[in-house]
Amino acid sequence: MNELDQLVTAAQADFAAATTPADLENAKARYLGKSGRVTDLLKALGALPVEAKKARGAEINVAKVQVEAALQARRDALAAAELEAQLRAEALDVTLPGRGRGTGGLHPVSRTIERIEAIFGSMGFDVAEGPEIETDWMSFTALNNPENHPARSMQDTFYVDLKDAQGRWLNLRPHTSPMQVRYARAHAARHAGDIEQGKPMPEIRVIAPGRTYRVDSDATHSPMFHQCEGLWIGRNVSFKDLKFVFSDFIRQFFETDDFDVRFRPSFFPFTEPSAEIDIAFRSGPLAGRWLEVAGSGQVHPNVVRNYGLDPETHIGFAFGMGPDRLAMLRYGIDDLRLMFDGDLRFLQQFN
Ligand code: 2NL
Repeated sequence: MNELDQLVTAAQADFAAATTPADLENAKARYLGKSGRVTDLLKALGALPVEAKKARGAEINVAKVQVEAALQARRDALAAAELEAQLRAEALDVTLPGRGRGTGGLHPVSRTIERIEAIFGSMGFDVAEGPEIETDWMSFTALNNPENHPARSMQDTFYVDLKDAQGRWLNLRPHTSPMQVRYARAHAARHAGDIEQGKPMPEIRVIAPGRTYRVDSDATHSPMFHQCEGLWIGRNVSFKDLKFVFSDFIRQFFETDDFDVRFRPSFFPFTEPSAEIDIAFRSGPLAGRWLEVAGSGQVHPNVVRNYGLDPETHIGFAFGMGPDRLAMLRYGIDDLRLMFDGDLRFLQQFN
């Protein structure tokens, strides 16, 4: 093998040994670089006579073309290997089954509130939702709560470190009644023209579900709980209407006719007279026990006045119940705290 063939063979071996593009460029420099072996041979041509220079130059050129071809072939091979590795690393198995989407679900209390809204909605009740941070007037004064009523104490109500326009601390609403007051006042204002002309105002029929707050925490009380109040104000809405509406609600909510309802005299500042509503199922797991499910009463004249209406002509009832408790009765849950712990093992049972 002559010297040029050896050079080409050596270059081919060097290029083959290069496993990265950087190695390959170093190997290239040893042959084709400024002081590479091929370049040195070409430089040496200058010392030869013209005829010899031609012949030797042609030979060297053949070798140079072979070295360049080997270099290009190795470059292509390395690029192909790199692409191959990348494709392998990024391979997708399109035949794998999908991971699916984690679908969320409704909390049992949300389900219960939706159920309450649907039932009262079918009886013509609107749904009112609004602020959880309230003024003192909305939470207490409008509802006929005296200045020294215990509900206004720091031990009973959460206050916010901000004052309203009257200079009183804002509170986290202890009931959803403020929303009914807001709704009734807006309704009265919208129909003030009718009322002035002695025309009857369309009835107020609304429920107000939502979060409410009390300073209270044990197995049966949570500092945040839910309430759903109802309000029906018309010309002549009476306790018998309340008894019918509420009984029909219970019938639809628990999907049974097999229960008794009783009204027990009670007291609330915002209603007079007032009553607790108890129910007792005649069959099923809760049969025979009186269960207190709501407070109620005829709306106090002072409260009707605070709606902006005349209590002589605008009469009706209100009631308040706890969706948390209703959800527990409906689903057979025995500890209120489960409802607000956020444990998925508990929550997933309802979806
Ligand atoms: C209870 C008691 C009750 C009301 C809530 C009410 C609202 C307005 C006017 C008059 Cl705007 N009353 N709400 C009335 C009676 C009872 O709730 O023990 N709830 C769980």
